[in-house]
Amino acid sequence: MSRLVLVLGDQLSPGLSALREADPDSDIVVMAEVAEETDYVKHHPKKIALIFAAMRKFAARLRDEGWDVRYSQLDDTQNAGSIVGELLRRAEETGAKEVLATEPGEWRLIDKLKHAPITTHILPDDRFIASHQEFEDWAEGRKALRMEYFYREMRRKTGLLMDGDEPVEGKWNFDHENRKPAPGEVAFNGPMQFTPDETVEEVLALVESRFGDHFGDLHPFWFATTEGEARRALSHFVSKALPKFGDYQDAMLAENRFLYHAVISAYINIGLLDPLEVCEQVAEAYAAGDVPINAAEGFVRQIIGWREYMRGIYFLKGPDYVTGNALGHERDLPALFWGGETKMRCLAKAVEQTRAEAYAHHIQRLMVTGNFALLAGIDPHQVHEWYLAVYMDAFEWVEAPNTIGMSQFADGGLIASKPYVSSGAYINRMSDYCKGCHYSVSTKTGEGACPFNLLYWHFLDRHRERFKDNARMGNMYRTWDRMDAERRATVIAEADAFLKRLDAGETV
Ligand code: FAD
Ligand code: DLZ
Ligand code: SF4
Repeated sequence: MSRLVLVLGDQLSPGLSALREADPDSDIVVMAEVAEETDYVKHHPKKIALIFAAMRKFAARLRDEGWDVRYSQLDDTQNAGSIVGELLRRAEETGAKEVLATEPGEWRLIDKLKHAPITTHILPDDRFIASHQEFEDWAEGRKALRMEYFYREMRRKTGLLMDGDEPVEGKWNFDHENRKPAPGEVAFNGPMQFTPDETVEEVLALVESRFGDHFGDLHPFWFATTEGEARRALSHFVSKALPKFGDYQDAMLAENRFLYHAVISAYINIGLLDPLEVCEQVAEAYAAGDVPINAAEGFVRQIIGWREYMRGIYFLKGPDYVTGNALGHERDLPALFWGGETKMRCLAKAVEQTRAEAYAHHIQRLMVTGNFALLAGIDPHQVHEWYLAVYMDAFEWVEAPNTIGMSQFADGGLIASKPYVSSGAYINRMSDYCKGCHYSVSTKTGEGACPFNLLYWHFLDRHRERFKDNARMGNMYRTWDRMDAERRATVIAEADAFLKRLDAGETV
């Protein structure tokens, strides 16, 4: 009796557990473009196009390898509109009575599969370095779940950048070398780009007609849509940009959207690249003397450290994690996040490139859009849904801990030991945004004062009870308390006035 083998849009890996478990001679692969997945948030058109194009090409590859693949395109008249609906339709069509699935990366879909009216075997998604059990064991009994200690476990487990039991060059973490401000010139022309072929063009036409009203530019579309292309994009990054990745990891430039970043997160997340293989390639470049340790270690840490850790938290904490709102923030997400006019150049530029590329790098997400949302007290669930919609690499298992936890402190400090907030000074140090901004970053109050300068103190002041005893925030409160009372009152009044204008929909 044949079984159905479900392959989701972010499970495009030849070694997927469900495919390994199945028999190509008798089992049937089901892949489906469905409205339920395109509509749970209004995904950026480039994200939908990437997923559909990569799905169609992966289906063709599986067919070439001898699999019977039942693939539903979004506009097929028979399309049931949901993953479970499609499984049931294919079960009826083929007589299959069971489904093999690899665990989805979102509680919503796990729940749907668990309750599907057909026997469904959910296998672990082992395209990660740590299993759920390993993460639970690591977390068990710890007061604080700090990424750094988990990361060291992962270094030991993989042997990446290790010299026996010790880290190469004697240190686990070279982050203090990785905070250089924006360079005058960037000697990297950005990620490798690919010309759309016939399959991609067909998908682009479909996405244009169905999702043209979603936030984001569909064209130009240049992303890799196969494993082979994604590998070429990775090699291009490793040889051309990785040596400087560490140095400028936190820098931001208004007219350079990628600096020395890899722009491979979407490829890894949908299964075109294997995270361990990516790190091995980086470690080899280091061993060959082509890449300094601060770059190699910084990069490997993002993947076997942060990426794995985020997944661990998402599955450890369960479905309610995304509803966290520890700071009680209730403000609606302002229109400027959807491209509404703003005089704040840093935000305008970050949103503009998000619209154009479905991409912004980590510091733009954390210290520009995320920082602003946190300082302004925006409802973290709306912030979460925004990040889930607008970025190419956004899948809940990785997006939610980054947004709810790291960026918005909405989990009460499980991930971040202190909130990632800053005044305009940090943005000015790390970027060229402030030059040419309507506001003046050096002005603290009054005409033209940078809103980050006002909101920063407003945030600290309104959350004093929660943060006053946080050892890492003592300096901030001491600085605030040293200001005379009149000045403090002015800052708070001007921040309140700013927030009022924001709420009224005025251009800020
Ligand atoms: P690089 O800067 O070149 O880093 C290399 C790789 O490391 C990335 O490709 C990615 O796989 C991994 N990585 C780096 N930082 C993280 C991190 N914090 N968590 C997980 N992996 C990381 N990343 C996603 O993959 N999906 C998301 O939905 C997502 N949402 C985010 C939301 C917020 C609010 C923040 C602050 C960060 C988010 N990140 C997310 C993490 C990070 O911003 C992206 O992984 C990174 O910008 C991707 O670009 P890159 O490939 O050029 O990465
Ligand atoms: C994100 C996405 C989109 C837009 N569309 C599809 C789709 O049509 N079919 C599919 O199988 N998967 C899609 N995905 C990815 C899923 O939403 C993803 O598998 C879950 O969110 C779990 O990570
Ligand atoms: Fe952003 Fe303030 Fe700098 Fe303007 S002055 S770019 S608002 S940090």
